[in-house]
Parts: sequence; structure tokens; C-alpha cells
Amino acid sequence: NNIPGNIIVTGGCGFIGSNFVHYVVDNHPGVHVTVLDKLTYAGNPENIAGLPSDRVELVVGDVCDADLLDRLVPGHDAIVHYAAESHNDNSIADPEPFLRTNVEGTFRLLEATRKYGVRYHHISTDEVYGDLALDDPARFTESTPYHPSSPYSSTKAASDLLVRAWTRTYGLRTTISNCSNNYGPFQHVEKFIPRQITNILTGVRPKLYGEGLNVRDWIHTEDHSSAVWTILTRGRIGETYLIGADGERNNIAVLRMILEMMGRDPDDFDHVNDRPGHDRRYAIDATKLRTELGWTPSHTDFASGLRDTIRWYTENRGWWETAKEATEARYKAQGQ
Ligand code: NAD
Ligand code: TDX
Repeated sequence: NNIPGNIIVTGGCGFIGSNFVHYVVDNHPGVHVTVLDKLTYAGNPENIAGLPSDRVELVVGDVCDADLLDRLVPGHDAIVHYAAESHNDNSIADPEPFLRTNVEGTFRLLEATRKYGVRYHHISTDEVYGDLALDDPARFTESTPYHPSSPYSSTKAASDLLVRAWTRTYGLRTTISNCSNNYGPFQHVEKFIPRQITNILTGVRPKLYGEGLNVRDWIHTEDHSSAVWTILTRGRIGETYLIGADGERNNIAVLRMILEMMGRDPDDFDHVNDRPGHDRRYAIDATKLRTELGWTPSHTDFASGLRDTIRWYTENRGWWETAKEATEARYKAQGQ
């Protein structure tokens, strides 16, 4: 085991990064976490509020700020890089921040990794592989060719390629993980599941893109965190690991589950404009992670995870109400 004592978690005030911060604090008492987060519209310091101040420090700043990285990185053993612009629809409306944060930000972190010799783990997505046909039995593996579709996924693919090139050329100690769609509490209301739950809670009909036959491979964010910790501490240097929990479902089925769990008619939703270039299906084969590192997910009952997520949004209106209004105004302008 290679447990780092002092880690930087970029994007640690976002949905998945903050879950990882909680995971580390709860399960690994010897580890100190420095969160580096710009607090964009998607970052909320409340997501890590209440954690012991001797275990977690928040530094508000930009991963593109090389001077800040020069001050921050020395004294740390590892960087876990979650920070990103993460939403496909935003990337279609305005790609520029995606280029800057996802591509330039990763470049700056790799340069700091090179300069200070720290361990680096790169968080990425299954979307770098493009999409699969609905009737294709194949799933993505570590050797699937890169074929991204959207501005968002192309910047994530670019950042993965930078990591691979810097690793080979400069001998950096890196790993990459590509995970499928996450769900759970603290996810921004722009994303599919929280958007539909909070639509119902605010008396708005849920919005389904196109026919809703697109398939996503859902994993609970806690399982993503345990997988990342496993790879950070036991993964082979220079390797890529896919993370997924066999959770394929099409959007219309997920939406009907939400409607039924919230006591509504399963057909009580609107079809809205489809996403341009909408990927049809993502599916992960996580055999390498499971067999080589012995990782297994623990949230394998999607219905129960979804019910808990609905309960969390119902009980935490204060966390999402302000963001909800701004998000829906943006969607309205796009006819979605
Ligand atoms: P999110 O949008 O909820 O959070 C992103 C966080 O990064 C926010 O706290 C934001 O303030 C911060 N940030 C953005 N730009 C920054 C910058 N320039 N400098 C410092 N901080 C900055 O995103 P998420 O859904 O939690 O995703 C986290 C990571 O996981 C991303 O790299 C994403 O590509 C990847 N990922 C997400 C999913 C998913 O289903 N959401 C699946 C696979 C991989
Ligand atoms: O209102 C909606 N209606 C709808 O039908 C929204 C917001 C989405 N959708 C569809 C589009 C997708 O097929 O639901 C599916 C999921 O959409 P998103 O939540 O936007 O996720 P997706 O585009 O699949 O990308 C997510 O998973 C991979 C994350 O946002 C990415 O950060 C991650 O890399």
C-alpha cells in the first residue's frame, strides 16, 4: 500500500470531488486533504462544511494559476484532479471555459507534478470513448479507441492524452480513471436525475430529451470514490482503469422510476429538444479494476440509491433552490 499523507483534491467542492473528500476523511484518518477549488457556479463550500479543520483545508483558486500551484503543491504527496467544467449542455452553449479549465488546467497540474515529483491521479469519463449503438453488445474497455462527441468530452479526452504524454515523456507517476455516469446527493440540479427530482418538487413537468432511449451506465458516487482511492493507493503507475458498476438504463426508464417513486403518473413529463450530437449509449466493462485491484461496488441496488437521492433533495431544498432558478433559465433559452 502506498497511502499518501497529504493530498490535494482539485474540484473538492463539486459533486464527486466533495464525496471523495468525505470518503477520505471518514475512512483514512492519517490523511490530510487540501481542496483546491475555484468555486464556479458548480462549486459549493457547503459540500465539505463541518469536516474537521485539522484534516481538510479549502484553498479557493484556479487550477490554471501556475503561481498558486508553485506555492501549494510542495509539501504534498499526491494530486487527485477532479476539477472540470462538467456539463455537456453548457459545453454546447459556450465551449470556451471547457478548453481553459479542462485542457489548460490539466496542463498546469501536470507541469506542477513534473516540477515537484508528486503522484498524480486523473479523473476522467467514459464519454472520451464516444458512444455505442443501442443494439451493440459491446462495452468500453481500457483499449477502446478515443472518439469523443461533444465539446465537453473532447476536452476531457484531450486532458487524458496530455496525462499519457507527460507520463511517457517525463516519467511522471500517474494513473487515470474513466468513470460512468454518477448519481447521488449533492449533484448539481443541471444534471439529469437531480433536474427531474427538483422539477417535480417545484411543480414543473420533467423534461426528457428526444425519445429518451439513450442509455447511461449509472454508478453511485460513493462507489466512484472507493474506486478512486483503490487506484490512487494500489493502481499500477502509468495505467488507466475504467470504473463502472453494471448500471445500464435508458433515460425514459429512469425518469419513470423517479415519477413513480414520487407518487406521480409515469407519463407526466414533456419531451423537449434533443441535445445536439446526443451520445446514444455508454457502457463500462470494469473487469480490470475488479480483478487486478479487487474493487467491488457496494451500492448495487439502483432503486434504493435513487430513493435515497430523492429523499435527500426533498429534505435539502435550501442547498439547491437558488441554483435551480438560474439553471432553468439557461435551459429555457435552449428550448430544453
Ligand atoms: P461538478 O461540476 O459538480 O464540480 C466541478 C468542481 O470543479 C466545482 O467545485 C468547481 O468549482 C470546480 N472547478 C471548476 N473549474 C475550476 C478551476 N478552473 N479551478 C479549480 N476548480 C474548478 O463536477 P462533477 O460532476 O463532480 O465531476 C467531477 C469530475 O468527475 C470531472 O472531472 C468530471 O469530468 C468527472 N466525471 C464526472 C462524471 C459524472 O457523472 N458527473 C462521470 C465521470 C467523470
Ligand atoms: O433534462 C435533461 N433531460 C434529459 O433527457 C437532462 C439534463 C439530460 N437528459 C439526458 C441526456 C443524457 O442522455 O439524460 C442523460 C444524462 O444527462 P446528463 O446528466 O447531462 O449526463 P451526461 O451528458 O450523460 O454526462 C454525465 O456523465 C458523464 C456527466 O454530466 C459528465 O460530467 C460525465 O463525464
